[in-house]
Amino acid sequence: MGEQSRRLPRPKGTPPMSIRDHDSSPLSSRPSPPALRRTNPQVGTSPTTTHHRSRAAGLILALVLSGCSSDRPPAPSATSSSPTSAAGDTTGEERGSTADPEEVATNLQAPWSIAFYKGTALVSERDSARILEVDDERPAQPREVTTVAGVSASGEGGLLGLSVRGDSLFAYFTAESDNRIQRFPLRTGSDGVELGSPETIVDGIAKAGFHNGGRLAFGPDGMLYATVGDAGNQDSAQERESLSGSILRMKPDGTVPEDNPFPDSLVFSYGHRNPQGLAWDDDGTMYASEFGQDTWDELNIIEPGGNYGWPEVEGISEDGADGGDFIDPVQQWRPDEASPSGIAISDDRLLIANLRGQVLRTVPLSDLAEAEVAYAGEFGRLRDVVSGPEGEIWLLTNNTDGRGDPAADDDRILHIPADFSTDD
Ligand SMILES: [Ca+2]
Repeated sequence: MGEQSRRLPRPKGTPPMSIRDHDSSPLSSRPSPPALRRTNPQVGTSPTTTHHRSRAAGLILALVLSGCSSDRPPAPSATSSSPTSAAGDTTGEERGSTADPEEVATNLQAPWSIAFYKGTALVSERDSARILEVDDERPAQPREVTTVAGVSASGEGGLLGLSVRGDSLFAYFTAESDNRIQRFPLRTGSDGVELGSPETIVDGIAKAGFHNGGRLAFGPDGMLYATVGDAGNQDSAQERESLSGSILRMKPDGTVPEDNPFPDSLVFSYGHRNPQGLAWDDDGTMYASEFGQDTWDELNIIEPGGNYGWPEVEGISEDGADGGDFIDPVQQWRPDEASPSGIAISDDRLLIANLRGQVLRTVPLSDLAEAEVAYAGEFGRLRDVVSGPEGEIWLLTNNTDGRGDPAADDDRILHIPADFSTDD
């Protein structure tokens, strides 16, 4: 809705301080440095080490010299591109996939998030504020469970993340004056899932046309986590007393857990620009994806109380620039190749849904420096990826959000097998 109007090229010489709606379409006219548009992921060796810039710069140079030029946007059904390598390693990305996707929902409007209640998939639509129940026997006919009252959709704001715990549904949405989190009782009625009256558990989160964050997920500790964007106020990300530019951790009733890193604060980590993906591995390590501005999108390992640098640093810190105050991403990508929203973990792989990049990216948990891609360009923009109740992977496309090029049945939910391949 009206998002294209903000997709303006930045005049030469303008410092990168403007709010940019980063997850825009690859059809965007926004210029990017041609020599750097087709780069491999950049890597940080640990979340607490900050001196990787020279290595990253060397890797970029190696790629430029090896003729790794842009070929974006990827053609539909792209089959392969030669894995590129730097310094003889295998950090190249491979394209192609062997698994046939299965459509389980079609004709969704700007869908944003998937959550499961007793095996039933619930899907949020950002602009309509509807929550839909998906019946994979009837892909064209998702059932409307409810329209969430009080949603004020505009730009990137609207009904965003959903999460289910027990018999409660949690929803993060943009209201008239703020972003807020509500809790709804859930039950299974004669026609399907039913929602009871909501209770607002957190409100007063700054809203804006962009950078609303919005992902909700329960951690292995039973706490509810929420990603919150900077809402266009960059400096707020460094203000610990502000909820903006943070990842929040709360009890299911919205109160502050006694063991949060800062007393009487929901802030679990800060210095974020617009994080939209959350996942935990079996060891309890917490991961988050984050939209950068013009330079680097990030994959971070989240530590309690951690400062992730925005707006002082975007991506991996320059040598010595931060005095070691900021936690670097473990991997970073150019925004036009990535723009990562939802993430999930399946079979020891981290899966990342990418909007502008239009790929499902995989990162092996055994080596966070690696990455491969699957389904390049095949489904368009991807907003969310979820590991379903039976281990299958659910992909949520996002071509109707005002920045995509929707196909006839878009947007869609697709099933792919957990063992989908990124190999040719
Ligand atoms: Ca960062």
